[in-house]
Amino acid sequence: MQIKRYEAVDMQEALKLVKGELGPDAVILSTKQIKKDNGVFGMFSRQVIEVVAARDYVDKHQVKTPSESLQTGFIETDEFLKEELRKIRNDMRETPGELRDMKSELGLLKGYIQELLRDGEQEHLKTLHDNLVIFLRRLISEGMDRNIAYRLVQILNNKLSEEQKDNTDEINSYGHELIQKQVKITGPICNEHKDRKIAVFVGPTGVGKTTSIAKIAAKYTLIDKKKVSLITFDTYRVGAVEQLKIYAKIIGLPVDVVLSPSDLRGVLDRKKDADLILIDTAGRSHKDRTYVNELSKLMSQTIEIDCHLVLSATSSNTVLTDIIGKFKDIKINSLLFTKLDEADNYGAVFSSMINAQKPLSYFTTGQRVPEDIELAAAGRLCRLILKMDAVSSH
Ligand SMILES: Nc1nc2c(ncn2[C@@H]2O[C@H](COP(=O)(O)OP(=O)(O)O)[C@@H](O)[C@H]2O)c(=O)[nH]1
Ligand SMILES: [Mg+2]
Repeated sequence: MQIKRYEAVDMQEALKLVKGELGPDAVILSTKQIKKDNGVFGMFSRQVIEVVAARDYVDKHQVKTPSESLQTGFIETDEFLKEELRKIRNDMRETPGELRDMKSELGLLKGYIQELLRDGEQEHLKTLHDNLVIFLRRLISEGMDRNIAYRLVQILNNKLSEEQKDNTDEINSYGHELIQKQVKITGPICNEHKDRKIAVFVGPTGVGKTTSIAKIAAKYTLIDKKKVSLITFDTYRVGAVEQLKIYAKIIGLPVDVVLSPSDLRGVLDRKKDADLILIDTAGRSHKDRTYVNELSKLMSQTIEIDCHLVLSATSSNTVLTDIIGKFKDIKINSLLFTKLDEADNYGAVFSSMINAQKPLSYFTTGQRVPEDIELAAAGRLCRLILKMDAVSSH
Protein backbone atom coordinates (compact mmCIF):
# COMPACT_ATOMS: atom_id res chain seq x y z
CA MET A 1 0.00 0.00 0.00
CA GLN A 2 1.26 3.45 -0.89
CA ILE A 3 0.26 6.23 1.51
CA LYS A 4 0.61 9.95 0.74
CA ARG A 5 -0.27 13.20 2.43
CA TYR A 6 -1.67 16.15 0.47
CA GLU A 7 -2.49 19.75 1.30
CA ALA A 8 -4.93 21.78 -0.74
CA VAL A 9 -7.10 24.86 -0.43
CA ASP A 10 -10.29 22.88 -0.71
CA MET A 11 -11.57 19.33 -1.03
CA GLN A 12 -12.02 19.58 -4.78
CA GLU A 13 -8.40 20.45 -5.31
CA ALA A 14 -7.32 17.74 -2.86
CA LEU A 15 -9.33 15.15 -4.75
CA LYS A 16 -7.75 16.26 -8.02
CA LEU A 17 -4.29 15.80 -6.54
CA VAL A 18 -5.13 12.41 -5.05
CA LYS A 19 -6.76 11.06 -8.18
CA GLY A 20 -4.05 12.53 -10.43
CA GLU A 21 -1.27 10.81 -8.53
CA LEU A 22 -2.79 7.71 -6.98
CA GLY A 23 -5.46 7.02 -9.59
CA PRO A 24 -9.22 6.38 -9.30
CA ASP A 25 -8.80 3.46 -6.88
CA ALA A 26 -7.23 5.63 -4.17
CA VAL A 27 -8.93 5.69 -0.79
CA ILE A 28 -8.93 8.59 1.63
CA LEU A 29 -7.66 7.60 5.06
CA SER A 30 -8.26 10.91 6.80
CA THR A 31 -9.07 14.56 6.18
CA LYS A 32 -8.32 17.43 8.47
CA GLN A 33 -8.69 21.20 8.29
CA ILE A 34 -5.43 22.76 9.44
CA LYS A 35 -4.24 26.34 9.90
CA LYS A 36 -1.10 27.30 7.97
CA ASP A 37 0.80 30.10 9.71
CA ASN A 38 1.73 32.79 7.29
CA GLY A 39 2.97 35.70 9.36
CA VAL A 40 3.55 37.05 12.83
CA PHE A 41 1.25 35.47 15.46
CA GLY A 42 -0.53 33.65 12.74
CA MET A 43 -2.33 36.84 11.71
CA PHE A 44 -2.28 35.82 8.12
CA SER A 45 -2.84 32.16 8.75
CA ARG A 46 -5.10 30.38 6.30
CA GLN A 47 -7.17 27.20 6.44
CA VAL A 48 -6.05 24.32 4.25
CA ILE A 49 -7.23 20.77 3.97
CA GLU A 50 -4.87 17.95 4.75
CA VAL A 51 -5.79 14.67 3.12
CA VAL A 52 -4.05 11.35 3.69
CA ALA A 53 -4.78 8.94 0.87
CA ALA A 54 -3.66 5.45 -0.03
CA ARG A 55 -3.52 3.18 -3.00
CA ASP A 56 -3.43 -0.56 -2.70
CA TYR A 57 -1.33 -2.64 -5.05
CA VAL A 58 -4.04 -5.17 -5.76
CA ASP A 59 -4.04 -7.14 -8.95
CA LYS A 60 -7.10 -5.78 -10.72
CA HIS A 61 -7.72 -9.10 -12.39
CA GLN A 62 -7.87 -10.93 -9.11
CA VAL A 63 -11.49 -12.01 -8.85
CA LYS A 64 -13.13 -12.05 -5.45
CA THR A 65 -16.30 -14.01 -4.78
CA PRO A 66 -18.59 -11.70 -2.88
CA SER A 67 -20.97 -13.13 -0.36
CA GLU A 68 -24.44 -13.67 -1.72
CA SER A 69 -26.02 -12.12 1.31
CA LEU A 70 -26.55 -8.40 1.03
CA GLN A 71 -27.15 -8.25 4.75
CA THR A 72 -23.62 -9.33 5.62
CA GLY A 73 -21.64 -9.17 2.41
CA PHE A 74 -21.30 -5.45 1.82
CA ILE A 75 -18.39 -4.70 -0.46
CA GLU A 76 -15.03 -4.26 1.22
CA THR A 77 -14.65 -0.58 0.40
CA ASP A 78 -17.90 0.07 2.19
CA GLU A 79 -16.60 -1.65 5.31
CA PHE A 80 -13.34 0.24 5.22
CA LEU A 81 -15.01 3.60 4.72
CA LYS A 82 -17.59 2.82 7.37
CA GLU A 83 -14.77 2.06 9.81
CA GLU A 84 -13.17 5.41 8.98
CA LEU A 85 -16.47 7.20 9.61
CA ARG A 86 -16.87 5.31 12.88
CA LYS A 87 -13.41 6.47 14.01
CA ILE A 88 -14.21 10.08 13.16
CA ARG A 89 -17.52 9.85 15.01
CA ASN A 90 -15.73 8.51 18.07
CA ASP A 91 -13.23 11.36 17.88
CA MET A 92 -16.14 13.77 17.69
CA ARG A 93 -17.57 12.36 20.89
CA GLU A 94 -14.27 12.75 22.71
CA THR A 95 -13.58 16.34 21.69
CA PRO A 96 -16.76 18.36 22.05
CA GLY A 97 -14.83 21.63 21.76
CA GLU A 98 -13.83 20.83 18.22
CA LEU A 99 -17.21 19.42 17.32
CA ARG A 100 -18.03 21.93 14.62
CA ASP A 101 -14.73 21.44 12.79
CA MET A 102 -15.05 17.70 13.03
CA LYS A 103 -18.59 17.85 11.73
CA SER A 104 -17.55 19.76 8.66
CA GLU A 105 -14.71 17.29 8.11
CA LEU A 106 -17.17 14.45 8.39
CA GLY A 107 -19.39 16.15 5.82
CA LEU A 108 -16.44 16.54 3.46
CA LEU A 109 -15.43 12.94 3.92
CA LYS A 110 -18.95 11.70 3.37
CA GLY A 111 -19.21 13.67 0.14
CA TYR A 112 -15.90 12.28 -0.97
CA ILE A 113 -16.89 8.71 -0.13
CA GLN A 114 -20.03 9.06 -2.22
CA GLU A 115 -18.02 10.51 -5.09
CA LEU A 116 -15.43 7.78 -4.81
CA LEU A 117 -18.02 5.02 -4.80
CA ARG A 118 -19.85 6.62 -7.73
CA ASP A 119 -16.56 6.96 -9.67
CA GLY A 120 -15.66 3.36 -8.89
CA GLU A 121 -19.12 2.31 -9.99
CA GLN A 122 -18.89 4.21 -13.29
CA GLU A 123 -15.51 2.63 -14.02
CA HIS A 124 -16.85 -0.78 -13.15
CA LEU A 125 -19.98 -0.31 -15.26
CA LYS A 126 -17.81 0.02 -18.34
CA THR A 127 -16.45 -3.46 -17.70
CA LEU A 128 -19.87 -5.04 -17.11
CA HIS A 129 -21.71 -7.01 -19.75
CA ASP A 130 -24.40 -4.89 -21.46
CA ASN A 131 -27.12 -7.26 -20.29
CA LEU A 132 -26.06 -6.79 -16.67
CA VAL A 133 -26.07 -3.01 -17.09
CA ILE A 134 -29.61 -3.28 -18.49
CA PHE A 135 -30.63 -5.41 -15.49
CA LEU A 136 -29.05 -2.85 -13.13
CA ARG A 137 -30.95 0.01 -14.75
CA ARG A 138 -34.14 -2.00 -14.53
CA LEU A 139 -33.73 -2.52 -10.77
CA ILE A 140 -33.00 1.17 -10.25
CA SER A 141 -35.99 2.18 -12.36
CA GLU A 142 -38.12 -0.14 -10.21
CA GLY A 143 -37.22 2.07 -7.24
CA MET A 144 -34.38 0.02 -5.77
CA ASP A 145 -31.65 1.90 -3.94
CA ARG A 146 -28.81 2.20 -6.48
CA ASN A 147 -26.11 0.87 -4.12
CA ILE A 148 -28.15 -2.21 -3.35
CA ALA A 149 -29.01 -2.76 -7.02
CA TYR A 150 -25.34 -2.39 -7.86
CA ARG A 151 -24.32 -4.97 -5.28
CA LEU A 152 -26.86 -7.44 -6.62
CA VAL A 153 -25.48 -7.00 -10.11
CA GLN A 154 -21.91 -7.42 -8.83
CA ILE A 155 -22.91 -10.76 -7.33
CA LEU A 156 -24.50 -11.81 -10.64
CA ASN A 157 -21.40 -10.68 -12.51
CA ASN A 158 -19.23 -12.98 -10.42
CA LYS A 159 -21.64 -15.86 -10.50
CA LEU A 160 -22.55 -16.05 -14.18
CA SER A 161 -20.35 -17.27 -17.00
CA GLU A 162 -19.84 -15.06 -20.08
CA GLU A 163 -22.13 -17.35 -22.01
CA GLN A 164 -24.88 -16.96 -19.41
CA LYS A 165 -24.45 -13.17 -19.46
CA ASP A 166 -25.20 -13.20 -23.20
CA ASN A 167 -28.59 -14.64 -22.44
CA THR A 168 -31.08 -12.18 -20.91
CA ASP A 169 -33.34 -15.02 -19.76
CA GLU A 170 -30.47 -16.44 -17.68
CA ILE A 171 -29.81 -13.01 -16.14
CA ASN A 172 -33.49 -12.55 -15.32
CA SER A 173 -33.80 -16.00 -13.86
CA TYR A 174 -30.64 -15.78 -11.70
CA GLY A 175 -31.49 -12.18 -10.78
CA HIS A 176 -34.97 -13.30 -9.70
CA GLU A 177 -33.51 -16.12 -7.59
CA LEU A 178 -30.91 -13.82 -6.01
CA ILE A 179 -33.43 -11.12 -5.03
CA GLN A 180 -35.83 -13.71 -3.68
CA LYS A 181 -33.09 -15.25 -1.53
CA GLN A 182 -32.43 -11.89 0.13
CA VAL A 183 -36.04 -11.32 1.18
CA LYS A 184 -36.60 -12.11 4.84
CA ILE A 185 -40.11 -12.59 6.19
CA THR A 186 -41.59 -13.14 9.66
CA GLY A 187 -44.52 -15.44 8.96
CA PRO A 188 -47.91 -14.94 10.63
CA ILE A 189 -48.19 -12.67 13.65
CA CYS A 190 -49.76 -15.44 15.73
CA ASN A 191 -47.51 -18.35 16.41
CA GLU A 192 -49.53 -21.52 16.99
CA HIS A 193 -47.44 -22.53 19.99
CA LYS A 194 -47.27 -19.22 21.79
CA ASP A 195 -49.67 -18.45 24.60
CA ARG A 196 -50.23 -14.78 24.12
CA LYS A 197 -48.87 -12.51 21.46
CA ILE A 198 -48.60 -8.74 21.90
CA ALA A 199 -47.85 -6.57 18.88
CA VAL A 200 -47.53 -2.81 18.59
CA PHE A 201 -47.79 -0.91 15.31
CA VAL A 202 -45.76 2.27 14.95
CA GLY A 203 -45.10 4.60 12.04
CA PRO A 204 -45.97 7.91 10.42
CA THR A 205 -49.52 9.26 10.58
CA GLY A 206 -51.82 8.24 7.77
CA VAL A 207 -49.67 5.33 6.69
CA GLY A 208 -52.36 2.75 7.52
CA LYS A 209 -51.61 1.51 11.06
CA THR A 210 -55.21 1.48 12.33
CA THR A 211 -56.59 -0.04 9.11
CA SER A 212 -53.93 -2.78 9.12
CA ILE A 213 -54.70 -3.61 12.77
CA ALA A 214 -58.40 -3.87 11.91
CA LYS A 215 -57.59 -6.25 9.04
CA ILE A 216 -55.37 -8.48 11.21
CA ALA A 217 -57.85 -8.39 14.11
CA ALA A 218 -60.73 -9.38 11.82
CA LYS A 219 -58.79 -12.27 10.27
CA TYR A 220 -57.81 -13.77 13.63
CA THR A 221 -61.22 -13.21 15.20
CA LEU A 222 -63.48 -14.29 12.36
CA ILE A 223 -61.39 -16.93 10.56
CA ASP A 224 -59.00 -18.31 13.18
CA LYS A 225 -61.44 -17.87 16.08
CA LYS A 226 -58.73 -16.39 18.32
CA LYS A 227 -59.40 -14.16 21.29
CA VAL A 228 -58.20 -10.77 20.08
CA SER A 229 -58.03 -7.58 22.12
CA LEU A 230 -57.21 -4.04 20.98
CA ILE A 231 -55.40 -1.20 22.73
CA THR A 232 -54.84 2.34 21.51
CA PHE A 233 -51.86 4.32 22.70
CA ASP A 234 -52.77 7.86 21.86
CA THR A 235 -49.76 10.06 22.74
CA TYR A 236 -51.42 13.28 21.69
CA ARG A 237 -55.05 12.46 22.26
CA VAL A 238 -55.63 12.97 18.58
CA GLY A 239 -58.84 10.98 18.79
CA ALA A 240 -57.40 7.97 17.00
CA VAL A 241 -59.33 5.73 19.32
CA GLU A 242 -62.62 6.59 17.62
CA GLN A 243 -61.56 5.02 14.32
CA LEU A 244 -60.34 1.84 16.02
CA LYS A 245 -63.53 1.71 18.12
CA ILE A 246 -65.65 1.67 14.97
CA TYR A 247 -63.72 -1.29 13.55
CA ALA A 248 -63.73 -3.00 16.97
CA LYS A 249 -67.50 -2.62 17.21
CA ILE A 250 -68.03 -4.20 13.79
CA ILE A 251 -65.74 -7.13 14.62
CA GLY A 252 -67.06 -7.31 18.19
CA LEU A 253 -63.82 -6.64 20.07
CA PRO A 254 -62.97 -4.69 23.22
CA VAL A 255 -60.75 -1.59 22.98
CA ASP A 256 -58.74 -0.06 25.81
CA VAL A 257 -57.06 3.32 25.72
CA VAL A 258 -53.63 3.79 27.23
CA LEU A 259 -52.70 7.42 27.76
CA SER A 260 -49.32 6.96 29.39
CA PRO A 261 -46.69 4.20 29.01
CA SER A 262 -46.91 3.23 32.69
CA ASP A 263 -50.62 2.35 32.25
CA LEU A 264 -49.81 -0.44 29.81
CA ARG A 265 -48.80 -3.09 32.36
CA GLY A 266 -52.10 -2.81 34.22
CA VAL A 267 -54.14 -3.08 31.02
CA LEU A 268 -52.11 -6.11 29.84
CA ASP A 269 -52.57 -7.78 33.23
CA ARG A 270 -56.32 -7.60 32.74
CA LYS A 271 -56.05 -9.29 29.34
CA LYS A 272 -54.24 -12.46 30.41
CA ASP A 273 -56.64 -14.73 28.52
CA ALA A 274 -56.22 -13.00 25.15
CA ASP A 275 -54.44 -14.89 22.34
CA LEU A 276 -53.50 -11.73 20.50
CA ILE A 277 -53.25 -8.13 21.69
CA LEU A 278 -52.82 -5.50 19.00
CA ILE A 279 -51.67 -2.04 20.07
CA ASP A 280 -52.39 0.92 17.81
CA THR A 281 -50.36 4.09 18.27
CA ALA A 282 -51.07 7.65 17.26
CA GLY A 283 -49.01 10.79 17.51
CA ARG A 284 -48.95 14.15 15.83
CA SER A 285 -46.13 13.13 13.54
CA HIS A 286 -43.21 10.71 13.50
CA LYS A 287 -41.01 13.79 13.20
CA ASP A 288 -42.16 14.84 16.63
CA ARG A 289 -39.71 13.38 19.16
CA THR A 290 -42.48 13.03 21.76
CA TYR A 291 -44.18 10.26 19.76
CA VAL A 292 -40.95 8.27 19.41
CA ASN A 293 -39.89 8.93 23.03
CA GLU A 294 -43.26 7.84 24.39
CA LEU A 295 -43.18 4.71 22.23
CA SER A 296 -39.74 3.91 23.54
CA LYS A 297 -41.08 4.15 27.11
CA LEU A 298 -44.11 2.06 26.16
CA MET A 299 -41.89 -0.68 24.74
CA SER A 300 -39.78 -0.75 27.88
CA GLN A 301 -42.89 -1.68 29.93
CA THR A 302 -42.93 -5.19 28.57
CA ILE A 303 -40.30 -7.35 26.93
CA GLU A 304 -42.63 -9.66 25.02
CA ILE A 305 -43.88 -6.96 22.68
CA ASP A 306 -43.40 -7.33 18.93
CA CYS A 307 -42.99 -4.04 17.11
CA HIS A 308 -44.07 -3.58 13.48
CA LEU A 309 -42.88 -0.43 11.77
CA VAL A 310 -45.66 0.44 9.31
CA LEU A 311 -44.46 2.06 6.08
CA SER A 312 -46.13 2.99 2.82
CA ALA A 313 -44.92 1.33 -0.38
CA THR A 314 -45.66 4.63 -2.16
CA SER A 315 -42.78 6.37 -0.34
CA SER A 316 -39.41 6.89 -1.97
CA ASN A 317 -36.15 5.36 -0.74
CA THR A 318 -35.10 8.68 0.75
CA VAL A 319 -38.33 9.09 2.69
CA LEU A 320 -38.27 5.48 3.91
CA THR A 321 -34.63 5.76 5.03
CA ASP A 322 -35.49 8.95 6.89
CA ILE A 323 -38.46 7.32 8.66
CA ILE A 324 -36.46 4.20 9.59
CA GLY A 325 -33.79 6.52 11.03
CA LYS A 326 -36.39 8.35 13.13
CA PHE A 327 -37.40 5.04 14.73
CA LYS A 328 -33.87 3.80 15.36
CA ASP A 329 -34.20 4.12 19.16
CA ILE A 330 -37.12 1.71 19.20
CA LYS A 331 -36.59 -2.02 18.92
CA ILE A 332 -38.35 -2.74 15.65
CA ASN A 333 -38.97 -6.42 14.88
CA SER A 334 -40.39 -6.17 11.39
CA LEU A 335 -41.62 -3.89 8.61
CA LEU A 336 -45.24 -3.89 7.47
CA PHE A 337 -45.80 -2.29 4.06
CA THR A 338 -49.13 -0.70 3.20
CA LYS A 339 -50.64 0.74 0.01
CA LEU A 340 -48.99 -1.68 -2.40
CA ASP A 341 -52.04 -1.04 -4.60
CA GLU A 342 -51.05 2.62 -4.93
CA ALA A 343 -47.34 2.08 -5.56
CA ASP A 344 -45.83 2.26 -9.05
CA ASN A 345 -42.89 0.04 -8.17
CA TYR A 346 -41.60 -2.06 -5.30
CA GLY A 347 -37.80 -1.73 -5.31
CA ALA A 348 -37.93 0.61 -2.31
CA VAL A 349 -39.73 -2.05 -0.23
CA PHE A 350 -36.80 -4.38 -0.87
CA SER A 351 -34.16 -1.67 -0.22
CA SER A 352 -35.77 -0.68 3.09
CA MET A 353 -35.76 -4.28 4.23
CA ILE A 354 -32.04 -4.57 3.42
CA ASN A 355 -31.14 -1.19 4.90
CA ALA A 356 -33.15 -1.67 8.08
CA GLN A 357 -32.06 -5.33 8.27
CA LYS A 358 -35.56 -6.25 9.41
CA PRO A 359 -37.87 -8.90 7.99
CA LEU A 360 -41.21 -8.11 6.35
CA SER A 361 -44.45 -9.07 8.10
CA TYR A 362 -47.49 -8.08 6.00
CA PHE A 363 -48.40 -6.28 2.78
CA THR A 364 -51.66 -4.38 2.53
CA THR A 365 -53.19 -3.90 -0.87
CA GLY A 366 -56.21 -1.64 -0.52
CA GLN A 367 -58.70 0.04 1.77
CA ARG A 368 -61.08 -2.86 2.23
CA VAL A 369 -61.20 -4.30 5.75
CA PRO A 370 -60.47 -7.19 6.19
CA GLU A 371 -59.78 -8.37 2.62
CA ASP A 372 -56.84 -6.23 1.53
CA ILE A 373 -53.97 -7.76 3.46
CA GLU A 374 -51.57 -10.60 2.75
CA LEU A 375 -48.65 -12.22 4.55
CA ALA A 376 -45.39 -10.87 3.18
CA ALA A 377 -43.82 -13.46 0.89
CA ALA A 378 -40.41 -13.44 -0.80
CA GLY A 379 -41.62 -14.74 -4.16
CA ARG A 380 -44.47 -12.24 -4.31
CA LEU A 381 -42.20 -9.25 -3.60
CA CYS A 382 -39.67 -10.45 -6.12
CA ARG A 383 -42.34 -10.85 -8.81
CA LEU A 384 -43.73 -7.41 -8.01
CA ILE A 385 -40.28 -5.82 -8.32
CA LEU A 386 -39.65 -7.50 -11.67
CA LYS A 387 -43.20 -6.65 -12.87
CA MET A 388 -44.15 -10.31 -13.18
CA ASP A 389 -47.06 -9.74 -10.77
CA ALA A 390 -49.41 -6.85 -10.16
CA VAL A 391 -51.55 -5.74 -7.23
CA SER A 392 -55.16 -5.70 -8.33
CA SER A 393 -57.14 -2.68 -7.25
CA HIS A 394 -60.81 -2.86 -6.35
N1 LIG B 1 -55.04 2.39 -1.02
C1 LIG B 1 -54.78 1.99 0.21
N2 LIG B 1 -55.16 2.76 1.25
C2 LIG B 1 -54.90 2.33 2.50
C3 LIG B 1 -54.24 1.11 2.76
N3 LIG B 1 -54.11 0.99 4.11
C4 LIG B 1 -54.67 2.09 4.64
N4 LIG B 1 -55.16 2.89 3.68
C5 LIG B 1 -55.86 4.17 3.84
O1 LIG B 1 -54.97 5.13 4.37
C6 LIG B 1 -55.68 6.07 5.17
C7 LIG B 1 -55.01 6.18 6.52
O2 LIG B 1 -55.13 4.96 7.21
P1 LIG B 1 -55.06 4.84 8.80
O3 LIG B 1 -55.19 3.39 9.13
O4 LIG B 1 -56.03 5.77 9.43
O5 LIG B 1 -53.58 5.37 9.06
P2 LIG B 1 -52.84 5.61 10.47
O6 LIG B 1 -52.85 7.08 10.71
O7 LIG B 1 -51.45 5.11 10.26
O8 LIG B 1 -53.57 4.83 11.49
C8 LIG B 1 -57.11 5.55 5.25
O9 LIG B 1 -57.90 6.27 4.32
C9 LIG B 1 -57.00 4.08 4.85
O10 LIG B 1 -58.18 3.59 4.25
C10 LIG B 1 -53.84 0.30 1.62
O11 LIG B 1 -53.23 -0.77 1.74
N5 LIG B 1 -54.14 0.80 0.39
MG1 LIG C 1 -54.53 5.58 13.18
